[in-house]
Amino acid sequence: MLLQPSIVGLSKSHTVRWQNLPRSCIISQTSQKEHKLKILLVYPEYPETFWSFKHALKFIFKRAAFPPLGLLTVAAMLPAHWEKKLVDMNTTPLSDIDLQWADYVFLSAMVVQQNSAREVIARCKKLGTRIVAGGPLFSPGYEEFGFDDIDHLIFYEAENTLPDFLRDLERGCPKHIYVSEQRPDITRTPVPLWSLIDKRKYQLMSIQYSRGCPFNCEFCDIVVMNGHVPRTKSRDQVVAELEALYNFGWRGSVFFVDDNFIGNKKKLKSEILPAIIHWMQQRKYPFSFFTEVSINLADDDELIRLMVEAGFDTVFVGIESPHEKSLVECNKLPNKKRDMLASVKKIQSRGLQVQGGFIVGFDSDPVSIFKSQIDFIQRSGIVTAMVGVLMAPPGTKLYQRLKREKRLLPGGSGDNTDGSTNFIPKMGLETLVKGYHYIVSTIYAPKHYYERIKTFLKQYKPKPKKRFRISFLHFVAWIRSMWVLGIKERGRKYYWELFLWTLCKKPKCFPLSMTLAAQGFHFRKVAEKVRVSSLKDARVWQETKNLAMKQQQP
Ligand code: B12
Ligand code: SF4
Repeated sequence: MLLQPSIVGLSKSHTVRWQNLPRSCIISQTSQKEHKLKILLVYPEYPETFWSFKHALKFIFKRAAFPPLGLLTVAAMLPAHWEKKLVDMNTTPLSDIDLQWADYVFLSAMVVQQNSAREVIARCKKLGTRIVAGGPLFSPGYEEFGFDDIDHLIFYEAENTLPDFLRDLERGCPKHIYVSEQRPDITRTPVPLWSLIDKRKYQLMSIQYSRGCPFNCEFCDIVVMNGHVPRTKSRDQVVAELEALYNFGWRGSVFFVDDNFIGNKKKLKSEILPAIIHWMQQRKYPFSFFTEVSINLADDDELIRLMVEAGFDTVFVGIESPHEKSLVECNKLPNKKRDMLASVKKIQSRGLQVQGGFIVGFDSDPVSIFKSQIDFIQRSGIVTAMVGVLMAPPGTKLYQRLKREKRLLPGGSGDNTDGSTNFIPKMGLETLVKGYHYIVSTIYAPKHYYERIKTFLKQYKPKPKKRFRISFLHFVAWIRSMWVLGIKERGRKYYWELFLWTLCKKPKCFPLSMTLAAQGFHFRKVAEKVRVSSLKDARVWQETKNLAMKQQQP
């Protein structure tokens, strides 16, 4: 049997490479505490998607919207004396020099990043750098991606499993797969290692207070990953994380990336929000916050008030569908039997902008759904309306049902807004694709989009004391967007209408109005891509469908 070198010997200069060695375990005689490993954390490139904001970021000279919080958190869990570098390929090219420098590449990815992740893996293989992978793409159910090429897989949350991997690594016997049955207590999660990124390249920063959601929607993979019982960080942790971002020099917008921020309302109201309010007052409001919530936020006046007081200005809500039967079908509990339009308007009128997620393709959707979605979106004043085609991610209840019904199709791009799906919809693929095109080409078109900004601003009542800060960046973005939206683009007439209307009727909201206008440019570009690619794909889909049908025949 070959002797495996201890992790101390895992330097690139060593002639014995780990990949030549069997995975058997020989206890290392030297402790990792005495030596350091070089770790390169890599976040692959994602394509243009709804949330990438790639086209809008150009106005403000930013490379990406958000930093990879999962990797920054994992980095903070590694031994402090190890050398660490992070390459977010959305902001910085990945060089072979970095790959050769590293003893291990720690890779994180969503399904939508799979092509870029594959390239990174191939480059590591070529250069002989070992890979440790985690995050949504590297989860049970995505085996077809080719997990065998990856040296070590850490499924789900790293808090429980990474220590096992590190312990085995120290002993010289790291396994291929690490998985834990238990969900970790996140009160032990460390503050992300912010020093690894260049904050100037990002538009926003993120922070996490809780994981999990009490609801159980049929299509949702978040509850598969993070469970139904919201797990929360402590008040001191939240304050320490805010302080860390502040000391890192960040000022501006911060996204609480929780699955459902209001999953545990009691703790939020009694401990967390009062602590954030206190901290924000002391620090003179350096941040504004946004997060994801369920629509039942509208039922709790006190909670809305505290959130606004704490500096929240935007919430993303999964509206999904204005069609009651579709909500019943997917078990969207908080939305059922509710006047959703009234709920949205109430939240807006209390000082929170509402962004919304919408889905088409439910079995219960009538053909009129496309028109009713457009009507709802326009009337609600939800400017940032993410409309997606229903998808069945592996592990979800929807996936299991469709499997039983033999309606699953191979593949799945991981982008819910590219007009594709991985199952055979009841209404037929072509009807769904055409209907989807109809929605996205309508709601992001200048006329409808700018009209929606007005509808929103009419009912939006921001916190009275709060002022929008006009930074130099805002100013530059405004000039650039004026050139593109007000001179070059075809819908410029509507842009100028909005411009003048906001100045006259809602002057305090002018920066917000112009920011939303710039984001619309990105949404139109993404929608154009959907139109072109999906129309082309419609034929391919038909062939895929025929193939799937054939495979299902006994
Ligand atoms: C914040 C967020 C975003 C942000 C920022 C993304 C970014 N740069 O990180 C934005 C808004 C940009 C975004 C965009 C998208 N997102 Co998103 N997003 C999230 C969200 C809400 C939180 C992610 C997060 O920061 N979590 C906090 C950190 C601490 O947790 P974590 O990343 O899961 O990391 C932990 C473990 O996974 C693990 N881990 C992670 N990586 C690694 C690596 C190693 C080596 C190890 C050991 C462990 C490990 O350890 C960590 C600590 O426990 C998740 C939902 C969720 N609950 O995860 C969706 C989610 C990741 N997004 C999703 C999707 C689909 C998208 C979009 C495609 C949507 C769209 N159509 O535009 C785009 C694609 C990306 C893009 N930019 O274009 C899906 C991914 C599904 C999948 N299976 O791939 C998720 C799961 C939501 C969902 N179910 O729909 N997203
Ligand atoms: S409310 Fe949102 S996060 Fe919660 S289960 Fe439903 S889709 Fe998932």
